[in-house]
Amino acid sequence: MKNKILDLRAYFIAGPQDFPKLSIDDSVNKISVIIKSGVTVYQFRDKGTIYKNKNQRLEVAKRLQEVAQKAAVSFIANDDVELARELSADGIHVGQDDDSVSKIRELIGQEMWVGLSVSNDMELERAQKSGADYLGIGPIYPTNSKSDAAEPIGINHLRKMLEHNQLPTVGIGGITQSLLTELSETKLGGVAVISLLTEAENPEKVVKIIKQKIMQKD
Ligand code: TZP
Ligand code: MG
Repeated sequence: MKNKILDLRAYFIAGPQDFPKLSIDDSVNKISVIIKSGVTVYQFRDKGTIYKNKNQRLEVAKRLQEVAQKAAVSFIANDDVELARELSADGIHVGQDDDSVSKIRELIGQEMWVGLSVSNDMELERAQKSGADYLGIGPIYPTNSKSDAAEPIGINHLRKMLEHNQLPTVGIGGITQSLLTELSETKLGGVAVISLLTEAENPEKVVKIIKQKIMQKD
């Protein structure tokens, strides 16, 4: 919620579809462990296909929100206004193909954060006045976690984009531990990751490293 500080440093994104070998229950347990490992934001990502029905999806989202609340981790719903409202999520994250931020804002009011994905200069420019509370810029590097990801931006172009940006921003896409140093030298306020944490043997250790490298901005 907006009366809390939005700490973007270690922004974890996942849903059961990001653990294709596990049952839904086992993946919820895995995600819960990662939520409790020190991340600052958790985004419930849902690519739609794995739930028996809407109710099961809502139940999974609720369980994960509870874990996030207990761990004082902000809970963001991806794309789905109805779900965000039903859960009174801390925020909602949308892409360029979803409703505009102003339309989303009409539906959810002023209390929830709205995050917006941008992947090029024009989207970044438009985003400045969109009413979004924070941005996700990416993919910065090639990623296997999103099948329809745009062309990677690369670190040099990211630096240029950040010169024209006034909003709190996370970088996303293909972020590995060894890339954290170059990312920490940019104006990013945090990194948003799927596989760096879903595939980590020791997520707590990885989150510690992220937080050591990425200082909170603004
Ligand atoms: N949006 C842009 S890239 C991406 C999303 C959701 C996937 C990020 O996953 P990973 O595993 O951190 O590259
Ligand atoms: Mg979307």
